Amino acid sequence: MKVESITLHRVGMPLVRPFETSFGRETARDVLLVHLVSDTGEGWGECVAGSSPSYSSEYVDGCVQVIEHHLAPLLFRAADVSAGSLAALFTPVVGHRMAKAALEAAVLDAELRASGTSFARYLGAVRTEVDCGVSVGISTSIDDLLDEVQGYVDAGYRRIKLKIKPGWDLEPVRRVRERIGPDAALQVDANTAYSRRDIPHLGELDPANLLLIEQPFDEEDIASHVALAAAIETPVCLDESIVSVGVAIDAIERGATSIVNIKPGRVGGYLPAVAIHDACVERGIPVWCGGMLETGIGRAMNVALAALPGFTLPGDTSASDRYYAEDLTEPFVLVDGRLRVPDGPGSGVTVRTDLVRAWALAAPVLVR
Ligand code: OSB
Ligand code: MG
Repeated sequence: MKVESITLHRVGMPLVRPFETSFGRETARDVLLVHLVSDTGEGWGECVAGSSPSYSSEYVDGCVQVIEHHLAPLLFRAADVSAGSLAALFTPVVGHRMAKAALEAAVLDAELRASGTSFARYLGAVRTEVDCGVSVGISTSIDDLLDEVQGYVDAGYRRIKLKIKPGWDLEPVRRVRERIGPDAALQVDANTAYSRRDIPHLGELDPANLLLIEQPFDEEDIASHVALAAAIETPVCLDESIVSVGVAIDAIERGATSIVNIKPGRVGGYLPAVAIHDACVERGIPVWCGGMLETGIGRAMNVALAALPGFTLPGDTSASDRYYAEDLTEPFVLVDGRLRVPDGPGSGVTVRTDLVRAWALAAPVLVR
């Protein structure tokens, strides 16, 4: 396709409840959307970057800059753009995977809509619905946490993930385990809040019989994750560290991670995400689909990815109402703890452009 224009929309999405992690508390999401127009049709992509560089070095304002001044010009200069050609096309720009992923999503959406193919079929999905988990933020009290978790259990979620940090770990985990019972799927995510000297402390989570502990240490610190995995029974799962297929293979081979969280935005797009999935399947490593509080646009694509064969654990692919009272697309609704995989062309969902306009945080930026 020939890319004709790219419009960047900033949309403010209020959260149904604040979401707190070890790196901060959010009450609304500042979403960057990419609307791409080409000679063969249109596509939308969602950028997962947060408003501040606290989960990763990328953040929304930076993504706008790098798309407008560095990545979009590469697309306009190319005679023929396809999703498969983007990795090569984007090589002049180092890093900035979340920005690249947002453009890749828009290119893919346009390409697949034009050919009448769904994301699910194109990526290699083998399921028509996916098992869903939910990520539960750090709460104001253990009683509030137990109420929130109970609500998700009642809604049918098939796995609970608790955010933890030093001072909010052993006791909340113990109490939630006691509440949901010994067989319920439970895991924790530290978002890099611990350091190597906390290994004995993290070992005290073993009696909770968790599915996994996600990313306790720094993104660059593979070695401490290797040491942790050797010291405790709970499986270690990397999120922030896994930025490419090469890092994924290295971390697996070193014994740092026995389960991998795949987030397309973090790794530069859906095609790199599939490459990581394939590398994990080859090595017998289970994967699951992470989330970044996506609106229906990113959620639709994630649900399609989560339908690939290696995604054997429930993902953070929650229903739309986990975060948003009203979504930017038709809502994703939990049925028996699962979401249906969209099967229409492209992402399979329709963007509510009236809401994109109504909830705009800034004037759209047209790049051409
Ligand atoms: O570490 O998985 C994470 C949200 C923002 C940044 C990082 C993470 C998360 C989540 C929420 O855990 C996942 C979701 O429900 O979208
Ligand atoms: Mg995580």
